Amino acid sequence: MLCNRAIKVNAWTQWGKLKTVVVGRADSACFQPEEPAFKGKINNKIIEKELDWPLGRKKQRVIDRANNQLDNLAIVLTRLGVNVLRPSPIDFNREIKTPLWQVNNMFCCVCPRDVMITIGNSIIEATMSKRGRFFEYLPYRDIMYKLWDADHYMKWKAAPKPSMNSNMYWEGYWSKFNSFNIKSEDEQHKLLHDYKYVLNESEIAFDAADITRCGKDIFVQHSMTTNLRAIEWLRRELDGLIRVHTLKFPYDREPSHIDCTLVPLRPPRSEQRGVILTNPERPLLDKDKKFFKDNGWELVDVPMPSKINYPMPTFCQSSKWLSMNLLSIDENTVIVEENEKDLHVLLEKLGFETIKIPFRNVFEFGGSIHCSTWDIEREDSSEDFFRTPYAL
Ligand code: ABU
Repeated sequence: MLCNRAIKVNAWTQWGKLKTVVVGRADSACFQPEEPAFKGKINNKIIEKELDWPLGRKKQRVIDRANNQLDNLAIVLTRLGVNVLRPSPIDFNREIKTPLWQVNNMFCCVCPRDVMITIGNSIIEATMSKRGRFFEYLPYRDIMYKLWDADHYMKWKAAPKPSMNSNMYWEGYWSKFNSFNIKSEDEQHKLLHDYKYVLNESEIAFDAADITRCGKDIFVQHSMTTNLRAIEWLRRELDGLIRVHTLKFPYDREPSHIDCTLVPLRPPRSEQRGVILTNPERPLLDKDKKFFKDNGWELVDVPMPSKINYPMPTFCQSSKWLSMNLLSIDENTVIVEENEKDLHVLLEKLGFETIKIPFRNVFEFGGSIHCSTWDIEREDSSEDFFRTPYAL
């Protein structure tokens, strides 16, 4: 599985030239089980009336269709000279039973991005925030041991596993959320600005996909899947190596994973401003906008998602903003979903070469192209792109 070339665990940015990457697999994928942190939503009014949220394994033909698109991504990356690794799926259709809770089945290993993150020469296994994903680090253990043997400088960090007991979650969250639209505008704004999500602060809990890397700085989204305690854990763990910043997106009612909200593409250089793609429905706070702009970054709103991809597939739990969930090969080249034509035009105007691939069949497995990958090695360093501090 590993190529002949020695692998060096090294990734500080989202855009350094990609050398080694993991691409997920859909084998044995199941529907995410309902639990305190997850309520399934069926994106089809007729089916929704007839069907409860399903349990157990997805249909084999649905798995095969997703695997075809994941395998195609792996081929495209290999042709670009990137070393591609694949996880070892386990039987996800097994009950998980701990002393404190149980769920009918697990999920899948389509989205390594949610579970694993490389920061410099460290790989961190996230705690995860949902019970059905508690053991999702297991399909990556073969890769971890191979990397461990291949690169003697690699550091392996596993964040403290939370209990996932009921008291980690805000019990009334879903009823609050479901009644959101019938509340007055004032009440809606108050709820949005309380930043009160289903995950509370009783234990450290995060998904790795809430983190984005920009050299010496990482930005972590406070969300449904990452709490403030976890951001503090990352800050202490990476102290001296990386500056850890918290980002909040108050207009996102259900934030989860930063890679459909804020996507850094290219850093500022003396002759040109850096580029970060932003989500027009999920603006940054003014103080954060200023911080990026003061440091030479241009914030560019992406266009509305393609009408071919949205409405989302019936069992997809991600937002329409999977449209911006792209993977950078280097500072000038990105892999983007084939139907997102308005985004292709924008990226090309900004000077990027776009490689278009079909990926819609993967959406219901938790994400798009960025979610389905985990970069192990990029040509980059802990360069400081944020010399101007936050304005007080
Ligand atoms: N896993 C990425 C989903 C993010 C979103 O739904 O916006």
